[in-house]
Amino acid sequence: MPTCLACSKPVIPWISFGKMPIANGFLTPDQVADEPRYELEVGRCQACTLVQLTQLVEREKMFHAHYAFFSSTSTRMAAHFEQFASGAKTKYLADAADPFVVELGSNDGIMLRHFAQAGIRHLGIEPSANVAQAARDRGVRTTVEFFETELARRIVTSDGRADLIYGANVMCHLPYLHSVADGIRELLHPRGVLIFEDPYLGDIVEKTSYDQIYDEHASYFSLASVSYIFGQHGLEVIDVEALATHGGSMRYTLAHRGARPVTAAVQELRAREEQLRLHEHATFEQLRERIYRSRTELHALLTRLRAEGKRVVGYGATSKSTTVTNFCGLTPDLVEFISDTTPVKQGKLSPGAHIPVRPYADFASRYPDYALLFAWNHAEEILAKESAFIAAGGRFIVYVPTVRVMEP
Ligand code: DWN
Repeated sequence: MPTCLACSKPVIPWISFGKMPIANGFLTPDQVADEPRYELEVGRCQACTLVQLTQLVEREKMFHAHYAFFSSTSTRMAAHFEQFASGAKTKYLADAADPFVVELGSNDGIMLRHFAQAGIRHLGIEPSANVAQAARDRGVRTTVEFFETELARRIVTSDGRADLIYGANVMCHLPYLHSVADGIRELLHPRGVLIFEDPYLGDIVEKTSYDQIYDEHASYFSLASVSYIFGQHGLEVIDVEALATHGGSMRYTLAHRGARPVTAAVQELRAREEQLRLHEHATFEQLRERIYRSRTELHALLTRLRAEGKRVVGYGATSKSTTVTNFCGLTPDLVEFISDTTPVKQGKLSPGAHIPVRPYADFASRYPDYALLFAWNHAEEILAKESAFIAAGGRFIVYVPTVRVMEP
């Protein structure tokens, strides 16, 4: 029986996706024969409620010098981080004489550049050397490492304590939760705040967004599990904010226990989690049934369209799409190619399903009949710029919350 990342008690598995490739392991044809696969299974701790992967892929196999995801591929996300940086400066740094900001998993510097440009002391911690280099190229001070207690101590010695520690879509990637939480406790200034945002378990349940489940996402957080984990390290959740990003995220603000007042939003979310029955195993059994149904429906839709001679192209070679293509059995005869704007993904094959990934120009120069929106979390941004595709009769297919062809 696997044991919990947060409390070491037994974890009850509730869904297995079978053997999956590395979600961001885009590969060349000569690498196909040696492509590694790992069991992707999710469980729930009955003691502390943390929903988590039961088997983990070594972190160096996922985050390295050829990491495929660059945060700056979305203009809406760039605006989201600019807004965050500007708000945080006013709300949390105004009183600090010489503020210091640390970001965990700073990727290509999409957020931290705003602090760099303002001349504010900062440090990005990013284990993937290529995206870290992109951050350095835009003037963001970055160290290529994994964040753990030992690094936190080194930073305290070199730079002092942090007034703001931030992480966007990174905490759920860190299975060594206690080392991280302990490091944050040591690094955080007595009046400082830790703010992090991750895909929210409540949204995954409500929207059946099962494609958030892949090797990089070790944990699927709720307020209950976050409070439990960080509470063990003297930190408490003082505020929460639901975000639309990445298909439904939660931003948690934490401080040293007793250092700052707790907002009413925290109690409201606690009540919402009761209503959503996030603490009940039956909720996840029902989710599993919806996931199976979604798989059947998506495969059937694509098979029918193919039989009708329609062309279907994937839009966005997301990490999430690796779960969908492999779990639903989407092969290149159903999805001709996947269009993606990220240069390092182009010309490669998608992990496991081996669907070719091609530049956006291949999509725009010869529109398919249907675009399977793997980047559904960026739907607003993508739909706004694809009016010509729609006008030409093209249609988007989505599978979150349910499988459907979107009406124009
Ligand atoms: O947690 C994670 C999230 C935040 O980012 C990581 N584990 C990895 C990554 O997950 P993802 O790959 O599912 O993220 P996105 O942001 O949904 O990926 C979007 C993909 O679509 C990128 O490869 C860029 C591409 N794209 C595109 O081709 N045209 C994106 C947009 C907005 C576009 O217009």
